[in-house]
Amino acid sequence: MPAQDFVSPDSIRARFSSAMSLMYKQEVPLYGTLLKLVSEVNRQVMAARPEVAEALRWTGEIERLDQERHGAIRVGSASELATIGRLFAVMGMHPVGYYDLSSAGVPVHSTAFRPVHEQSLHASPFRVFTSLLRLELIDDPALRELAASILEQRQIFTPRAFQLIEQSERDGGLNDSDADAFVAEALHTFRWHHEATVTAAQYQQLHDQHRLIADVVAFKGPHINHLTPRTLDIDAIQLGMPAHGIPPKAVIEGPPPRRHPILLRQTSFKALQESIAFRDAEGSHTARFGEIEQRGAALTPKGRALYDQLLDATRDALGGAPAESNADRYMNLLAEQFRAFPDDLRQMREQGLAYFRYFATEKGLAARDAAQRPTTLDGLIDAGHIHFEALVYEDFLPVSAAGIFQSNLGDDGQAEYGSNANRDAFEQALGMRVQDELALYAQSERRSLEACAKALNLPDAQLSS
Ligand code: OOG
Ligand code: NI
Repeated sequence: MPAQDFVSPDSIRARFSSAMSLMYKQEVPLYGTLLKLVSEVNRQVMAARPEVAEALRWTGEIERLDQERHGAIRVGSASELATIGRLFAVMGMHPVGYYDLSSAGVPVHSTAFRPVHEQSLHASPFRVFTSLLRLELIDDPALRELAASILEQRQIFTPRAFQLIEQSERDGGLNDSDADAFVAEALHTFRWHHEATVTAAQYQQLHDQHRLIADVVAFKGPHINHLTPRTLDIDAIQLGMPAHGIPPKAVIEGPPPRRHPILLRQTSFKALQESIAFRDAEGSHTARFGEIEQRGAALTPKGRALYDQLLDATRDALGGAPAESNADRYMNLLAEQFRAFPDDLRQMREQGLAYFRYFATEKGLAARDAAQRPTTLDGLIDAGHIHFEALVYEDFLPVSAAGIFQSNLGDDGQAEYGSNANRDAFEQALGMRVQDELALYAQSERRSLEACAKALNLPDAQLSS
C-alpha cells in the first residue's frame, strides 16, 4: 500500500484519546462532572487574567487545552509492558523518563508513553503513565508464585489488536479504516471488567500484601485508572471540588501556587468502590479515581535540582509525609521554601532554570532587513524582536506520582520497599530504552531558536541561548 494512504500516528492518537474519554465518561460519570468544572474554571481564568490567555495563544496551547488529558495503567509482566509499548508506538507514543516508586512504598516502576515532538504534542497531547508491577519485591514466595501464574494465564490484547500492531509495524502505518479498527480493538485492553479472574480468598491474599498487587493481578486487564484534564488554576479546582460532591485529597502535589507555574501540580479524589464478581462470590474493589493537573514550565537540570532540594527541605521541615492532619502546615512550609525559586520568567531564563520557546515578533519581522538591529538573543529580546514563553512540562514527578498512588490506595499500611531503582530491568522488560525528557526539551527549545533565526534572517549560531 502506498504510504500516502496511511493516516498519521498523531491522528490515530487523537482518535484514541477521544474514544478513551468517551468510554471513561460512561464508566465513571464523575469524570464528566470534573471535565465541566475544569472547563468552567479555565474559562474564568482566561477572562480574569488576559496575560494567561495571551501566553497560551503564543504557544498555541490554547488549541490543545480541551484535548489535554493523561491516563494511567498498571501492567503485570514484562511481556504485557513490551506489547503495550508496541501498541502505543502505532499512535506515536514513546516511552519517556523512568520513575522508581518503590522508594515511596509502591512496588512498581514506570514510564510515560507520550508524543515527543512539539508538533505532535500540539496535535494531540495524550499521554499514559504506565507502571510495571514488581513481583520481585513481594517477599512471600508462595504469593509471588501465585501472582505470576495468574498473570501468565491472561491475555490483555485482542487477537485483532495483535494483527493490527504487526501490520502497522510491517507496512509502516495504517490506513483510515484500519486505524479506526485499531482504536476500537485497543480500547478493549483498557476497559473495566466487572468479573475478576480470581476467587475472593485469592483476592484477599493479594490485597493483604498490597492493594496495588490485587488491582493488577486479580483482573482481566490493565483498566485505565484515571483520565486527567488540565486546569489553569488547580487551587480553584481544589476549593471547588467539595461543592460538586467531589472530595479532594489532602494536599496538592508538586510546587506551591505561583504567578508563573513550574512543572506539574496535581490533586485527585478517592477511588470509587466498585462491585466485583469474583470467581466464587460477589465483592468489591477500589481502583479508579479522578485527578486534575496544572502544568507549568519545564525545568533545566539546574532548575530541577533546585525544585528537588526545596521539596526535600519542605518534607524534612514537616517531619513526615503530608496528610489530612498537617495539610495546612505543609502548604505553608512549601510556600516558604519556594521563595528561593524566582517567580519571574525573565529571571528564570537569566538563571538558566527553565526551558523556553522563542518567537519572532511583528516588530522583529519588520526589521528583518534593517541594517541596524541587535545581534544577540538578549539584545533581540530587549528590543522586542523576539518574544519568549516557558516551554510546558510534559512529564510527571516521582514524589507526586507516589502521593497520587498513596491517596488512592489508602494511607493505611504503607509498605516499605527501600529504594530499588532499576532502570535497566525496566528497559529490558520494555524491550527498548526510555528517552531522556531533558534532551527532548532542549531540542524543542533549539528548534524554536532556529525558527526565529530563519524568520529574522540571522545566522543560527547568533541565537544560541
Ligand atoms: C499512577 C499514579 C501517578 C500521575 O499523574 O502522577 C499518576 C497510578 O495510580 O497508576 O497518575
Ligand atoms: Ni495521573
